[in-house]
Amino acid sequence: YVLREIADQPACWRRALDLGAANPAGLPEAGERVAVIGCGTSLYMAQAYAALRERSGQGETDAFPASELPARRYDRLVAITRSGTTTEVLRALGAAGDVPTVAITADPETPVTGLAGTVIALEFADERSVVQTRFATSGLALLRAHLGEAPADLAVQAETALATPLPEGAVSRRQFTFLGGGWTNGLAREAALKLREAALAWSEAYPAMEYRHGPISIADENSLVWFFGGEEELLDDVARTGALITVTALDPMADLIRAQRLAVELARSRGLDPDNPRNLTRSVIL
Ligand code: F1P
Repeated sequence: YVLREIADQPACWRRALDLGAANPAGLPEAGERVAVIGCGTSLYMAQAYAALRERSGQGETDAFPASELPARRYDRLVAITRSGTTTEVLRALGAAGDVPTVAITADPETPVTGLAGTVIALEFADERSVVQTRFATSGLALLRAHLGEAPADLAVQAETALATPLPEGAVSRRQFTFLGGGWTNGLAREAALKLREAALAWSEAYPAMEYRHGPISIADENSLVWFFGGEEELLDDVARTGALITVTALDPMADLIRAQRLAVELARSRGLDPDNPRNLTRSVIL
């Protein structure tokens, strides 16, 4: 399933972008202090959104794992959950009191609907797969459009990302590092998670400038270092390690599609079924 869901992203993004631009009820208004929560992939999308919203000047925005939401007060709580059933997300919404809450989900027929003040349903982006791809990116596309931070040709760039070959020699690497800066840190973390989930790969993610402060010591000619951003001051250092380097010319979210494709390719090359990842379930319920 996962390959089909990856390939569906241009169509899903078009719908999500339209929805976001139409200013659906429940999303943050400019000036509000906002907390955004999720788990796993949904957390990484929350982190990307939070950094983008702050950068766009629309208000202080903090992202947290749903299990780590602090007691401090926010003007609004945004929850991202594909399944609508993840325990930590439901607990946080249940504890929100009089704070307005909104959930972005693929399945509104789930407990999240009873707990969130407003639900934005992206049923068209729901997935059969355990490993999330199109729901996550569609949710972020919606939020980017709502912020006015989505390039007009984003869906076309997704098509380009599907058609662009993967970096030559990538699949034969032993270690994979994804680097970002600002909002692309969330994308780097998500790319690293895709490789772990689908291909049981040794993958890591860092803010690009942090990579120099220790983690670069593991890089060698068996490594792939993939930049979602932050490469300007780092390329020479990374080149000296002998690692294979990938720098995107695409929108970073479109480039995430290439990392999703790499995860599937890598799983196949290792004899793994990306539709049946080890130790994972489609949603985590305690
Ligand atoms: C998120 C999650 C992911 C995990 C896997 C299954 O759940 O648990 O963290 O990577 O893809 O889903 P959800 O709250 O978005 O449904």
